[in-house]
Amino acid sequence: MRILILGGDGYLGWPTAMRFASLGHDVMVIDNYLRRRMALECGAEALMVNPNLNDRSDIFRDASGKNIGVVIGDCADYRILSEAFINFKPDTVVHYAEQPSAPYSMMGFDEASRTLNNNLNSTFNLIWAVLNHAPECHIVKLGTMGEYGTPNIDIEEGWIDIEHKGRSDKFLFPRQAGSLYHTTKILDTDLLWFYVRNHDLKVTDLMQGPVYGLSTTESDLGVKLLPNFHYDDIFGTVINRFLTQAVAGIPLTVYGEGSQVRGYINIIDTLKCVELAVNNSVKSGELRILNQFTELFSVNEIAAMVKEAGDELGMNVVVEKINNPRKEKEKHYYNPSYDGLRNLGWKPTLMTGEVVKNLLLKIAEFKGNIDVTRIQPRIKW
Ligand code: USQ
Repeated sequence: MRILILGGDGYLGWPTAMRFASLGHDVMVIDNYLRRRMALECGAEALMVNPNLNDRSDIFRDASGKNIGVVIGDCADYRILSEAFINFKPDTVVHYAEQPSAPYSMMGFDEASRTLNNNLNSTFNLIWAVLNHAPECHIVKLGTMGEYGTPNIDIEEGWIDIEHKGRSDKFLFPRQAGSLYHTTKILDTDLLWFYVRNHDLKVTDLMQGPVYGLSTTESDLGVKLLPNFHYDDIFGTVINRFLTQAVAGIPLTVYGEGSQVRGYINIIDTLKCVELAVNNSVKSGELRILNQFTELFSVNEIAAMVKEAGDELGMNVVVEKINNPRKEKEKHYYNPSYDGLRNLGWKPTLMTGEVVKNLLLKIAEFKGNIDVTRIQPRIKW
């Protein structure tokens, strides 16, 4: 297959590109380094230095014999995306080209506006590039479990049947996000659903939970191929932050009571799930929504797992509850269904003590890079 990856420099985009290239697909990535620039502006750079995309592609070719085409450009610029479609003629597009941080989107007007414009325009341009240049192309879009929020009813996979005054119909499951970033993902889904209904696009929208981990089969080929791993307050997700805090000997930052529950997934499984979605396309005029996470944990449970594994490695991990910088429910019902990817054949990787210990040891190799001033939350909402 010819697979175009939007946002191919990111935490997930780059490992995805290497995976598909390893499997023998023709892969091209587009990225304008937006996340790198935002991280630099916020003083929140990744744990290890990641070479630029052209260099990463060369390093990967030397290590694996496989090629990844690179375009440095902005997916929010239609001309650039259009040209990539005309030149590359993709069968599948994997869309990661979004500002991914909830805290960043809540900083102020400029950051909110950048999040809204980047995320919506990249999705809108993708839709039009497909309509104009590759109408048979399957769009695999990364959404988020955060689109659903934490409702007091079971969360379905994307859709819900509603009976109202004796009549019934099927709708997108109600969405109510907790940050502007998560809200842009809701708007993406609405845009895609409109064009699926009206122009027969083929779309898979993957509702992913927070991802953790930094090793994949291909990134283990060399330290310069690692994903850009964030542990800071703006771009780091909670498990990666706790692992890094344990290694650095800093108390784990549990926000509020720590009883907030989310569905988490190892980066290894993100790649498996995206591969399953790509290999099992949908028909024209279909929007398939799949909930993509492995296990439900409260923040307290994650802290306890990291503490147990860290203590076994002699790290003497301390857990600390700090004021929650976010407006989110701490005690809430959470029961999302997640059968779709398992029905496609996904065998999940669980967060065992062994997995946590291996991650701690891997991060410990970069202990000298950890900047302890980037841990405490700076953004409040
Ligand atoms: N949390 C802590 N301590 C920390 C950091 C976070 O207790 O030091 C808590 C948060 O309050 C929240 C939970 O951990 O309740 C998850 O927070 P997170 O920062 O790991 O994840 P979130 O901001 O929700 O966003 C991340 C990714 C985003 C993705 C989303 C999936 O950055 O791109 O869409 O996870 S989900 O959360 O399911 O919406």
